Amino acid sequence: MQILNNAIKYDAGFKVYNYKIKGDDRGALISIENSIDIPFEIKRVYYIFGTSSGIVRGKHAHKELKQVLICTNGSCSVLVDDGKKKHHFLLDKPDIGLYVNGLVWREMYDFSPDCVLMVLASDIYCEDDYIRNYSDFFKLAKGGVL
Ligand code: T46
Repeated sequence: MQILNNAIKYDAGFKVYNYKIKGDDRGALISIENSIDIPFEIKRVYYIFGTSSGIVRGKHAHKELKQVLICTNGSCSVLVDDGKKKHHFLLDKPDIGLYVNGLVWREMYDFSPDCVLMVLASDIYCEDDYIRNYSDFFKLAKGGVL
């Protein structure tokens, strides 16, 4: 498992952001500004919570959608697979953002009971953008067509 630290790691379909924690003796604050702290314009925000341990979510790729995943509370792990290599990330701090570009297979697992996974997305919800079959994803990731 690749545990995130302060280093930014890059790969074809994903990137890790380490957001600056601002704050003072009253507590902490993180601000994420469109096109500055995130490489797209945010059109949708959703958050995932109350996921039981043992559940695996995601299990799909996207055709176009870009997203940044931030665990604002608790922790979960994320598998990202660009068709060449699989990487596992632990999201356990609210200052870590995992950018996932469209054509990357993703699975979220090992949710802590208090996990709140916030997702900032480049577009509104569209079922047609989902690739839910792994062999379809693999074919596209290798440059093929469906
Ligand atoms: C992704 C990972 C990280 C909506 O109505 N609107 C929405 O914006 C979303 C994201 C979902 N839904 C509905 C569709 C399903 O009936 O909420 C239900 C659960 O969605 P889904 O099974 O797609 O959730 P996850 O956790 O498997 O995947 C989600 C995102 O769908 C996906 O884009 O990359 O989180």
